[in-house]
Amino acid sequence: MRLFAAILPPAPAIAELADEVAQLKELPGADRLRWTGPDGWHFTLAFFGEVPVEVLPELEERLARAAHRHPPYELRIADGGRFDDRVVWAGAEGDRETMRKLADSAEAGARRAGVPMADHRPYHPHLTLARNRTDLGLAPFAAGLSHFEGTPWTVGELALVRSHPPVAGVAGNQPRYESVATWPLGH
Ligand code: 2AM
Repeated sequence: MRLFAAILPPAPAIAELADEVAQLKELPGADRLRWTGPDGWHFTLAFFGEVPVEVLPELEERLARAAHRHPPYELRIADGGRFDDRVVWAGAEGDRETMRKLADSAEAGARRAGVPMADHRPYHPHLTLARNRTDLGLAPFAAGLSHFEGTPWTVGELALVRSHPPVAGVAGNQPRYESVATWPLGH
């Protein structure tokens, strides 16, 4: 099954961002982008890809330990940007240092559980809002997000999330995300 570790923002933070995204969707060309839905919004900590079911118990144990090693921390959804002209994303501010360490621990734990992880790359927290397969420039969307500052919350848990792929051939269909397990930070 396709799995990743993530931080799931609470409903009020999602609602604030949804208001902001509603404005972005008024910009010229917005209807050419494939927008992700608020239901699935998350900050990925570590991406595991296809994980054999027999690896799951050890992966869960390692993630529980990773969560316990780091304290709850403050985060807000803020700012945003684009990856080339392919992705529009919202950023994160607050205790990014703890978030990065938590991401590193989740990655290391998965590696020890036997999940073949890609080479370690610098962690760049982002919440994907839209994907672009057209020649539309995304600068106005990134600029539109640059003043956004959501209300902070205390991140209290790490989630293991399963991604169910979109149904082939259905235009605009998105992957569906299912939270498989969560572990409290710090306890
Ligand atoms: P994205 O939002 O930047 O696409 C579920 O697919 C989550 O895992 C998404 O947040 C996605 O990041 C991330 N993801 C998918 N494939 C990935 C990969 N190869 N490396 C890192 N993250 C990935």
